[in-house]
Amino acid sequence: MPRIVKCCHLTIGPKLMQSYISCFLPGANRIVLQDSNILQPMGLTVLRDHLYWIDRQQQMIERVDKLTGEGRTRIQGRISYLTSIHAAEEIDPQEFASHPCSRDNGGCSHICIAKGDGTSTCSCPMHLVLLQDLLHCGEPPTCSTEQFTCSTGEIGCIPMAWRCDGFPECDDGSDEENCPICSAFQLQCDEGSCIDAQKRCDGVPDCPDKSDEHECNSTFTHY
Ligand SMILES: [Ca+2]
Ligand SMILES: [Ca+2]
Repeated sequence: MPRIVKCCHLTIGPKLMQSYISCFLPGANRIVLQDSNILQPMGLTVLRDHLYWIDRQQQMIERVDKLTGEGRTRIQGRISYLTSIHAAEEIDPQEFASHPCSRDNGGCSHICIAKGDGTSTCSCPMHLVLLQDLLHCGEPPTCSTEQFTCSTGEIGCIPMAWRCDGFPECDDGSDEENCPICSAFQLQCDEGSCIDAQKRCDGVPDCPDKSDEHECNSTFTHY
């Protein structure tokens, strides 16, 4: 029987690892659950309605309500040398049967993630990419250094100049994602990065693709 794990995304940080933040998987709706009297958190986990963590310096396990951060309770004290905590729960067979990932792993070749609407979506381990069928993971294409590697889809490699040019060429539009926005004092290289605008046509290639030295009217000699 495949194992299904209920999970939510949790982050420790950013204040010297002294606060707990809960949010949905894509990262939205962040809520600070706890940010006081947490001295040395070493591990945290969620079981049912609660978030549990180890405070190594205070040698104890504490918990709070995972949604509100209220009801802070010390579960166990005088525990030294603990560095990790995990929660395990046996799932009700009926709940298991209705889980969108319970049958054939949701059709996913690797990771099946249940969405809140009762459907599932597939994901891949690091170093693999989701193929165009959105079910199977495969090896990322090997693109040259002059090319951009699309995240998913049948189109694997596109010229680097098409990265962040305003037109999606990858099937999934990943060539237009996470594009840097250059300031008024910067020049955007053809491959997307920003450099100081004064470095345009100064005879020294500054962009990774050297596009700052393309189409310059004057000829410079650099010593
Ligand atoms: Ca493009
Ligand atoms: Ca330059």
